[in-house]
Amino acid sequence: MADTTPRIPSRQWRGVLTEYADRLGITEATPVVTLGEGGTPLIPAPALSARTGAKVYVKFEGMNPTGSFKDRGMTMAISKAVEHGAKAVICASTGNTSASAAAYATHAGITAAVLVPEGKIAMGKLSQAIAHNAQLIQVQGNFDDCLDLARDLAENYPVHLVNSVNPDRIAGQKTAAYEVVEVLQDAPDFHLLPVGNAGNYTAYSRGYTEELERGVTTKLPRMFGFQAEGSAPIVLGHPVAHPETVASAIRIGNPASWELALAAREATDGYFGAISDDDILAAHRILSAEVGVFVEPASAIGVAGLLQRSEAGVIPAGATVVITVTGHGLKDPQWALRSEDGSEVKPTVVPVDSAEIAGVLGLVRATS
Ligand code: AN7
Repeated sequence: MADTTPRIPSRQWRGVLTEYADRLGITEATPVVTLGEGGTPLIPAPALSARTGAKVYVKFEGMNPTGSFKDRGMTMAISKAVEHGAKAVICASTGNTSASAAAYATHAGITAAVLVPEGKIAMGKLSQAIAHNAQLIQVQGNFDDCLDLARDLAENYPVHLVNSVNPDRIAGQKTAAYEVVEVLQDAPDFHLLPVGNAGNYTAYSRGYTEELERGVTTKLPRMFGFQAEGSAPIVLGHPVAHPETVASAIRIGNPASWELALAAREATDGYFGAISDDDILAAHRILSAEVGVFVEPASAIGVAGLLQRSEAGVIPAGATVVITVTGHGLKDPQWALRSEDGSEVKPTVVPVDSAEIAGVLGLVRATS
């Protein structure tokens, strides 16, 4: 039969498995399942630099194919699953993992079952999982219940687990640290990011550690991870039975990578902090209205963390800071329509009349 696989011009970013094949141990034996993930922009954020005196960049992971960083790990996990002959994968999710698993599984021609907490994932993510043909099951419990169930099912039935307890996920996700180092030509002084299961915190720490061992960086960044106040098991030092936060992506009470994350904090002189929902939403507003980067609420927590740590005097002037903003704002857009006092933002309505619009905009007619 004729080979109908379209070829990709060499100048297009080819996805993390091909771009970093040698570093991920990818050989001819692995059927690469990719949607072109990775290669996301590291965006200077002058508005955040002005507020803190640091050199601040945001790594915009919402630019991945399904709109979150999960795609870096999912290309690896699904490729390896297919390599091992899996016909079905399963995951628990607060939303983004399910969207990503659904897209990569369907691209590979296998099925994805996703377990999500009923009524607790953002509409965009639910839509993605359904659009990509996942078998979506809403569980009458929280994320932690879903993960217990997914592990149980993967152990006892012929389905392959693609949560971040699968080491292939972490391996794929560490490529984001490679990209940061490539752009900055060294590691930053600080790296800030949201923490749910702490898989991504673990992955970045690994990526940076490898770069140091290869001799392409001079240091490890101090890794600062942030959890929502109502959902902060690592900060509290014990699981949270009923986690609550507006940041539904990180509404996780018993992180899967807890021990790994504590080791990474130790190794990087890192920190875990808690942020209130109000501060998360304020940071969300700053990212949208001052930086021009639209994220989902959970993804703004690193910015709130920067402002908190800067205020505490922990971030020296001139320090290089990278904040990973993990997921796109279009997944959960409703928050943009809430003003600071909690009221709904209502756009002005006008008749078809330019003078009226000029009045609303405060424009004064030019005199010629
Ligand atoms: C936008 O999709 O756990 O600390 O099931 O969606 O590696 O868990 C999502 C997590 C941060 C936390 N930001 O990352 C899931 C899920 C966003 C996220 C996190 C998630 P980890």
